Amino acid sequence: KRVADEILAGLERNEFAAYYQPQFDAKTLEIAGVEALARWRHPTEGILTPETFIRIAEELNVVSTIDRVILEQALVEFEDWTKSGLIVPRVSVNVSARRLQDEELIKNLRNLDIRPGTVSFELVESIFLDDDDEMVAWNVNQIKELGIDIEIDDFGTGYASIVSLLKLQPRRLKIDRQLVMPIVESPTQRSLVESIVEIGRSLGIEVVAEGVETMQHARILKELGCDMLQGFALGRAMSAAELKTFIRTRK
Ligand code: G
Ligand code: G
Ligand code: MN
Ligand code: NA
Repeated sequence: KRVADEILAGLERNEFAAYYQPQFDAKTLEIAGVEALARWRHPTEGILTPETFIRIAEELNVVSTIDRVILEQALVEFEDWTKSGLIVPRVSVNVSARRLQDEELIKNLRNLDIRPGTVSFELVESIFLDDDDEMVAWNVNQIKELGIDIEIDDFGTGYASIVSLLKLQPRRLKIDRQLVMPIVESPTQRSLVESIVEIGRSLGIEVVAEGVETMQHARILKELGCDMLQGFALGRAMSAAELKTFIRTRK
């Protein structure tokens, strides 16, 4: 298939780049971290988002390669932010199921210079469907040993049960934007988000809300006790250069 060949060629030509969407402390609105999001700088189509390539990349078995490229770029940028005196407490990257099952993952990570407490891995709930996967369990433990946070992405839409939260003990969970977006109109949805925040609080897990599209969302989420906010109202995904300007001009 054409797209498949193009993805492989794009990887060869280093056309995949990390963009960064900021996350904010719900109370102070200070930057609490950034999420690295893959973009394809396509030679003729412009900047492409993951919906155009992630599924095909999975079929081609190269999604782990994209994950690794994005992590390595994020580490380089993180160094640069630190040296430039910009405060970015942490960078989160998305980790596919394939990569989490990879027996080489930990060896790869040991070769990178990751400062403990600065990197977080976002895992989707469906990774934990098969909770007998020993490779995944071992990798998750080793990831934590390396000082990398584990974070549950898209919480509330998949299969993650309270039991899997207890087992996995992630540092953070991200409430899926499908659950966050309706809170302005719907008191029921508001209580649902409040309940998730309460679960997080009882288990010592930080709670991030995605899909914060308006300042009204931001205000409600703060009142509901959410720890961190991510969404278009506060900042979109941007290039590393744009992020630097964004941080410098925010004060
Ligand atoms: O960037 P955008 O918000 O459009 O991302 C869409 C989806 O693609 C998100 O669910 C995100 O988790 C996923 N995604 C973005 N970057 C990466 C990546 O580097 N690796 C993997 N596996 N998924 C990614
Ligand atoms: O969970 P995931 O990794 O898919 O989250 C990142 C995705 O969410 C990216 O596709 C990003 O562009 C998208 N996103 C970020 N903020 C918002 C928002 O406020 N509203 C909507 N609809 N999408 C958002
Ligand atoms: Mn994510
Ligand atoms: Na998400």
